Amino acid sequence: MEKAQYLRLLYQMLLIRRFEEKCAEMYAKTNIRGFLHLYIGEEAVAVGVTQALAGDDYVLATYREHGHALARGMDAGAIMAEMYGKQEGCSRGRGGSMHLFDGQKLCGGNAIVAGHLSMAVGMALAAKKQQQNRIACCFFGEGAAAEGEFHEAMNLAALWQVPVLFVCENNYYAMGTALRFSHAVQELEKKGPAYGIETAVADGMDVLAVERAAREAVEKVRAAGKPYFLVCNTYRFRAHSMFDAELYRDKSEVEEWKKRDPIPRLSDFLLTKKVITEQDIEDLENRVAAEVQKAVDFAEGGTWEPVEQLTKFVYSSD
Ligand SMILES: Cc1ncc(C[n+]2csc(CCOP(=O)(O)OP(=O)(O)O)c2C)c(N)n1
Repeated sequence: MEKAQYLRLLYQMLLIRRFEEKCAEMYAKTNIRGFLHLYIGEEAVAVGVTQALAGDDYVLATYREHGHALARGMDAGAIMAEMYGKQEGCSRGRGGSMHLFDGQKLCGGNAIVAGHLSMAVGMALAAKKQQQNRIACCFFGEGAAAEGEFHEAMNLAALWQVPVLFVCENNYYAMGTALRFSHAVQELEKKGPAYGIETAVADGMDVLAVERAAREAVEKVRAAGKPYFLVCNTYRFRAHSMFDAELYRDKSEVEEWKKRDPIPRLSDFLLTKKVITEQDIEDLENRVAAEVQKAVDFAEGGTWEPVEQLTKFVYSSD
C-alpha cells in the first residue's frame, strides 16, 4: 500500500475521533440536543469498509453513523449543522444525529434497529433488476442481528441472490444488553452459512484487516451478484448514547479494549515500519483540528428553520 493510502486511513479515523469528541463537548453545552450515539473506538470498521466501495454503491448505516458519513466523504460542516438543527444541515436540521442523509454520496442513517437491513435488500434488488453494477452495503450492530428482520433480510437476499454486503459491527453490547444475554449462538459468523451466505470475520480494531476483508467481500458481491456477510469484532469506548451510566460492563474491560485502539494501532505500525514520521501525525492532527473547527463555525453560523416551515416535507417532497 502507498504512503498516501495509509495516511488517508489515519486521517479518516482521526477525523471521526476528533469530530465526535467535539460533538460530546457541544452536547454538554446543549448546542447539540436530542440523541447522540458516538462511534469512538469503532472507527476502523467504517473507514476500512468504505475504502472498498464505489461512489455509486449505497451505504446504509444505523443511528451511530457519524463515522460512516465522514468516511463516505459527506461534508463535516453539513453533518455538524444537522446536529445543531440548522437549515444548512445535511437533512435540513430535521433529522439530527441519527438521520444523516446525502443523496449524492448515497449514504444514510436509520434509527430503527435492523429496519434498514430489508431496505438494503430492496435497494440491491432494484440494482439487480435495473442491471446496474452497484451494490448495497449495510452496517448494523449485533443487537440488530438478534432481531427477526435480520433473518428475513438474510433469507430474502440469499433467495433472490441480490448484491448486498451485510456488515455486522459487533461491539458486544446492544445498549445495556451483552451479546451473551441476547444470542443463543454467540459466534455471529455462524448465522451467514445458515442462509447459504458466504461469510468472513475481521478484527474490527485493525483498519488494515477490515479493508482487506472488505475488498474481498465487495469484489465477490459485485462479481457474483450475491450477498455476503462480514462480521467485524469491535468495541465502543464510550457510553451507548449520552444518557447511559454504563452499569452493564466493568471499567477494566473498557480499559483492556482501549489497548487495541485502532488509531494508535495503525500509527504505531506505520512509525515502526518508518512509513510515516511523527511530523506526519502532527500535520494530520492539525488538518483534522482545522476541519472540525470549520464544521463548528459553519454550524454556529447556520440558520434555524422557521416554525412556519415545520410541516413542510412531512407528506410530500415539495
Ligand atoms: C426496533 C427498535 N427496537 C429498539 C430500539 C432501541 N434501541 C436503540 S439502539 C438499541 C441497541 C442496538 O444495539 P446494536 O444493534 O448492537 O447496535 P449498537 O448500538 O451497539 O451500535 C436499541 C435496542 C430501536 N431504536 N429500534
